[in-house]
Amino acid sequence: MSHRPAANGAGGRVTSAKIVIAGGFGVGKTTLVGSVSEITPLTTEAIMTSAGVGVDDTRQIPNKTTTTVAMDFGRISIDRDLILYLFGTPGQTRFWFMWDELVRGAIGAVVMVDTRRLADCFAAIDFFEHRKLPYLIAINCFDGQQYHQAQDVRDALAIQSDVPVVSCDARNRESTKQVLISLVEYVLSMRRTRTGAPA
Ligand SMILES: Nc1nc2c(ncn2[C@@H]2O[C@H](COP(=O)(O)OP(=O)(O)OP(=O)(O)O)[C@@H](O)[C@H]2O)c(=O)[nH]1
Ligand SMILES: [Mg+2]
Repeated sequence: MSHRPAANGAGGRVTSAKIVIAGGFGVGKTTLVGSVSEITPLTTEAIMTSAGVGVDDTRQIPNKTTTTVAMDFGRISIDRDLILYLFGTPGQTRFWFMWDELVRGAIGAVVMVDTRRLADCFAAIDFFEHRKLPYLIAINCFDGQQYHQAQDVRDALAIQSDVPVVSCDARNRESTKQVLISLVEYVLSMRRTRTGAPA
């Protein structure tokens, strides 16, 4: 997190923080960054090639023709004094070497999950647990359907009981904004617990 004086001269401070949007292939990371960003998002989409055949499961997303090859970038002001910078990861495993760079300096991560392909998010969860970076699980409700309850997803992923599990529609700005707010609240609560500071 970094702080600077508010531009309105009111004496308050503007805090900015970096958040990573991660998850398996085609789970909706680029869609989320695009729907919530207040600036035109930076994307690095490339036409999918034969390199993904037999590796990436496209059965549930037959219309997907491109994939992120480096990162997505967007920005959202949560309120007057908190700005989040969003960094979306590539989903194809052959681009995962990018992840180490993308998470540097981040306060937390959103791990997006498509419950029809639950196992695709295991690697992302391992990655953040290994680096002790706070994360939450965001179930992307494709077709507007939540096929499994949050508790069932939590059990299936075998994650700690304090890790938030929320659901969203990655295409909907208000829905994805709520996911980001949940993550910030979770990160702050963890920091308070660690330092013993009052709420
Ligand atoms: N129905 C529905 N389709 C979605 C939703 N989110 C994403 N999609 C579609 O699912 C496909 C994958 O979305 P992307 O946002 O490119 O996924 P990604 O996780 O960035 O993909 P990679 O970068 O290739 O890993 C696209 O065709 C989207 O239009 C959703 O909430 N509902
Ligand atoms: Mg993408």
